[in-house]
Amino acid sequence: MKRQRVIAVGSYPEWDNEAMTQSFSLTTVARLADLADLDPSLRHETIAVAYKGGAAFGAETMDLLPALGVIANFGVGYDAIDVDAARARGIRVTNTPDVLNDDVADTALAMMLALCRRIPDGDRFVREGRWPKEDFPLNRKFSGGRAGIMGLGRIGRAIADRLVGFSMEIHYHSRSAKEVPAGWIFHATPEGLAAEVDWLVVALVGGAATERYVSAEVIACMPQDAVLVNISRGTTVDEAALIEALEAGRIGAALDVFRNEPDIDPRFLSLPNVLLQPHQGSGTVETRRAMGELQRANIRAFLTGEPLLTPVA
Ligand code: 8YV
Repeated sequence: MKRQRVIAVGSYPEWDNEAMTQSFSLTTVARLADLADLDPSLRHETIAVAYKGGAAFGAETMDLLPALGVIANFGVGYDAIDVDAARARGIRVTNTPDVLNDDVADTALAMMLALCRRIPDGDRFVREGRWPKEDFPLNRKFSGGRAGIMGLGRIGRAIADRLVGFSMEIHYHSRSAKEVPAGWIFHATPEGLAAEVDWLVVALVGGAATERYVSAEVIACMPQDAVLVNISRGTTVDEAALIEALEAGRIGAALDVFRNEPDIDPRFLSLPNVLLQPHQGSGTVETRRAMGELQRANIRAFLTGEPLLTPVA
């Protein structure tokens, strides 16, 4: 059988490139914008795109690929893809849910503990030879605090389950109350959640519906010294209001995601009350392998007329 044309957009590790080359007639481009420069005959025979990246994949780009049948996103969040435009063109969209829940939840916990117990500061303190001369400042207790999960989807739930192990009081906000263990507290509004917790952990999906969902008003409701943790999308938070609250020393933050990442607002860099991470939530070898496998399995299913494994549209 003739192998079908697939374009891989983005930077993939060797194992994904090899696997895709074996399965498909593969063209690779670094960025979506590079599609326009491809030979038109190649664009016209492209059935599937393996997409990895945050740039907006909209109608104009889809129209460069008239035979396109499926966009297989590398990642659970597919907010970069205009799903309505895809649907209007009969293009299916898939993502990679579930396989990354553990890693993203682990990253949230790691950031919370690192900020609370000042692990990066402690490491620097020892390396700089200050330990024999000075006392390392005391920090704050982590176990037993009040955690608020903004968006109790699969990842939010995995975070909450871990926090139970730290004897945390679990609060959450989502569109409606969910079936949760006894004692977990539902808040009907984001402001109501923010006001009651020491840790506000944002685990919302990205996209227009959650744009600045963690608004200036929500941030203003956070108690003094509470910490905002974001492992979802930078777009879910009013970043200007967040920076203002951080500069005032009112709250802290642990952030894996930002607006305009990787070119983040430089004001973050000089704030002592923030822990910064390079959007590495799902970044383990095991999980990235699993994400790549799921992405390819979706493409193969599409090409062979089987049901898609994890369709979003
Ligand atoms: C990225 C993510 O996919 O799954 C998501 O939505 O944000 C990440 O896992 C990853 O950074 C690769 O682009």
